Amino acid sequence: MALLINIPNRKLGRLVEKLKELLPQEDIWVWPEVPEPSRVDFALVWKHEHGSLSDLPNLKGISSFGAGVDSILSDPMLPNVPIARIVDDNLANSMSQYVLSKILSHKQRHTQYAKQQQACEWKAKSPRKENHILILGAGQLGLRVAKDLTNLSFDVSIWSNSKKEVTNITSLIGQQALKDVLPSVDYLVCLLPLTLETKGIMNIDVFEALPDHAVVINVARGEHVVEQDLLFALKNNLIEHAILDVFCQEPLPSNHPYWIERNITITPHVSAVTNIDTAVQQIAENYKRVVTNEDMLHLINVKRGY
Ligand code: NDP
Ligand code: OXD
Repeated sequence: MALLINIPNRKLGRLVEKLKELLPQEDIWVWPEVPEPSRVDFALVWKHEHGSLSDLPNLKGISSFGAGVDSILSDPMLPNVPIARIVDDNLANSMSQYVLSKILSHKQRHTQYAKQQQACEWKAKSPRKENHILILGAGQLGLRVAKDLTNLSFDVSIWSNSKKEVTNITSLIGQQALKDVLPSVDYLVCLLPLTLETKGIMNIDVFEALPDHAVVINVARGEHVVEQDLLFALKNNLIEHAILDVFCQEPLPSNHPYWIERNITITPHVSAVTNIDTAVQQIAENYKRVVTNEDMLHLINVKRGY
């Protein structure tokens, strides 16, 4: 029995240390050092090299080291075993604080006042009146962000596959409902998983339907946005601003046109970083479950893609 951590290009010392504290009897190996592949029954992965899970003949479960599983599912040589992901209040808190901070600072004109301060300019304006937020995705993260925004008196709509019953939040499903709501949306937030259905969902049709003062916030995956369409929409004032935390290529290449578009705000995939201290509890629990042939916590549906 062994647990394999397959997370390339990251310092893993603290993660290994914390897992060893919780699983003191177990062998914990860090890819690419896999002394006995046949002893690995559980793999913890993040952006693994495709094919690097395929030669573990006794693998019984995979856990993502994050909330998303798109990089796991895109591996054409993925073994046919159950897949779990991280579901953690810390992640939801962090995502909510990120989205709220961006929306509030736009609404309260913080960037504008920072520029005014540089010019010693005293010019008071009331906060922007725009108040309607649409969140694409109403899962662990989307729903949490929606509830926190509602508590701050925003009008919040959520869009998901299945209808939700949540006090003071409008739940929408289907393409037509999405099309109908866009003209009234001031802030569009993407918190969808990346699947075949959601790839490229934020495209020119959406940008054209939004009001020209709309702000688009993508905190899900870069591939949700059609990059050329976003750049076109900003250059042609179809929307006002985009706040992007995720990108098709990460790190964002230094020659990418996003860097020099003045109406784009960039953060380096930091809106909700997995908290090692809390995530390890779930990972250790799932390892034990795999070893005892129990279902893991927070399983995803491979067919659905999330
Ligand atoms: P969940 O799986 O809990 O929720 C996904 C939501 O999306 C559900 O409400 C689901 O609907 C909805 N959905 C899925 N497909 C469609 C579709 N085709 N049409 C309409 N709605 C759809 O995911 P989380 O909330 O935990 O996370 C969302 C994503 O956020 C992750 O997949 C990841 O990519 C991203 N993320 C980004 C982070 C960052 O740091 N930037 C950190 C963590 C996550 P239903 O409820 O009906 O099933
Ligand atoms: C995640 C992420 O999916 O960090 O957890 O993007």
